[in-house]
Amino acid sequence: MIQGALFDLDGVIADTSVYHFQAWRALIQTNFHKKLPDELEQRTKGVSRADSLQAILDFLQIDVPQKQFEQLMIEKNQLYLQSLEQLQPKDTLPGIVALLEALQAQKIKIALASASRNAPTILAKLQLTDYFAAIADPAQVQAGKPAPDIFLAAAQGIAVAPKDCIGIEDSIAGIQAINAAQAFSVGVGSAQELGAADLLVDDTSQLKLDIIQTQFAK
Ligand code: B16
Ligand code: MG
Repeated sequence: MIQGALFDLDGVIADTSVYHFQAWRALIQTNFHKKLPDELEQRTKGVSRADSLQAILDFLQIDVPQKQFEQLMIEKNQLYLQSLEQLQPKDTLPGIVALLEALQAQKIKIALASASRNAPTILAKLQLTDYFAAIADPAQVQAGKPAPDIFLAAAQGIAVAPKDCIGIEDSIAGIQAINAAQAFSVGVGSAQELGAADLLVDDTSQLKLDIIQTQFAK
């Protein structure tokens, strides 16, 4: 029986992953006059701010001193925060509030396992904070996704064994992290990218608790 639900945020609860990549694109355009290809978006999904920047710079074969690296991260976050200004409860992705309600009705504990340091701000803007019994702090875990740490921390936050939890993710790194934590992975996206998920849906409107429970019990 499912006892805990561990949610990713960007790309699962809200479509903020789009804003992340827009911010990276604008940053790189301004600072290096280069256009990032679409393929880099998936590689930066679920991955920490520093790891995302490193992946982008590696792709562009650009080396920067540590001080500039930190300045670029600050600049990216400023751009990202600007795009969050307009975020409202109606921007919660389809089916998410219904799923949170269904989980709560069945007394399944809910935790957040996002790599984003902006996650508490986003949950507050969407007026969803009260559903979450725990929010794992990405600054406190040793390794980011695809390591299991943030999902283990989220499960610990609600005092449920990871094997009794589902984890919901839209990124390759995130599905790998859930699987490594030995929780049941639910992917939102394409089989091409998230084929390693225990259960896959096309979009968040298909995240139905009864279907997830049936698959979890198998
Ligand atoms: P921040 P998630 C992740 O959130 C994003 O998918 C990823 O693109 C971003 O780099 C990371 O958070 C860090 O975000 O810069 O706001 O700390 O998908 O794990 O909810
Ligand atoms: Mg995500």
